[in-house]
Amino acid sequence: MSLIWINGQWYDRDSAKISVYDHGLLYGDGVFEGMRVYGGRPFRMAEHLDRLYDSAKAIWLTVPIGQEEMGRVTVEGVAKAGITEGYLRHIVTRGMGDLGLDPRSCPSPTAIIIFDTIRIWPAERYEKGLSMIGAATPMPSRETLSPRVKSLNYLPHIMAKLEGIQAQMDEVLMLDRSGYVAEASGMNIFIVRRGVVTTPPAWTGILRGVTRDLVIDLVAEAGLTMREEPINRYDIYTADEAFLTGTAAEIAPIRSLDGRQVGAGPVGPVTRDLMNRFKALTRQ
Ligand code: PXG
Repeated sequence: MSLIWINGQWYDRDSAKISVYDHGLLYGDGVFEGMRVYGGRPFRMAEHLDRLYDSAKAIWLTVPIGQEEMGRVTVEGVAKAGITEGYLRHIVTRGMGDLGLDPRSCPSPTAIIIFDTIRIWPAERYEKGLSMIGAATPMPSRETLSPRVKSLNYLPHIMAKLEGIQAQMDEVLMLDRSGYVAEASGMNIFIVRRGVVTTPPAWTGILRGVTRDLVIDLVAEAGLTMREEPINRYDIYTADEAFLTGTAAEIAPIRSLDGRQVGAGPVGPVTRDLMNRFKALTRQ
């Protein structure tokens, strides 16, 4: 069952509405988060809320309620909706205003939490791996709007995703404007070669995923070497294993990129081990 909270009021899926004058809709002026619920508990809630409030701060937006209260409402909603395994979407927009992009016409931000579920790939993809191609659409540059901000402007990622759909691929790889590997359409990327795990550093212009940070810790726990270094497509073509991480995707193996098989194809031993470690964390 889905449940929606908007500025202090509870709604069901059909009755939850916001104004067409909301600047989140008119201009993409807002930020969001995606969080999982495992065993009735929001997973890594503090990290997600930290990022939500940081994203808001970066775009000069004041979240109408404090972070602690947001946490309380989140926990309350999960119980109220009876969710044991689910997905939550927190959204904060500039709020309702006039036409014209001046945010001063928006006196009060809109805060929304959607309590629902998500599934992006069938279970067999987690065994067989994902097919990917490089997208022609590059990551938005850091100088425009930091990709660290999880904003309501996802069009570049959606354009990239559409390129992948046109090519009948499961996912797409986005490069930054220097040609370095950035991320997939809504996931971070890792490669494994000879026991060394590498992922692009957060400062090169990617969204710093909560799952990414957690997997970095799991790699250390597994006794492998972890490096945060820029990578090229070549490094993926020649990797032993590669995988994506994200709240929705969790850990998902990559079987091919641009027609080249990655490693042995289906999920490899390091990826499988990290998937098991991740699963154990969500079952605590
Ligand atoms: N990069 C981008 C651009 C993202 O939006 C991630 C990486 C992974 O971050 P976390 O913190 O989740 O590990 C995200 C977040 C979807 C979907 O439908 C995915 C995200 C957000 C919204 C929708 O696949 N991923």
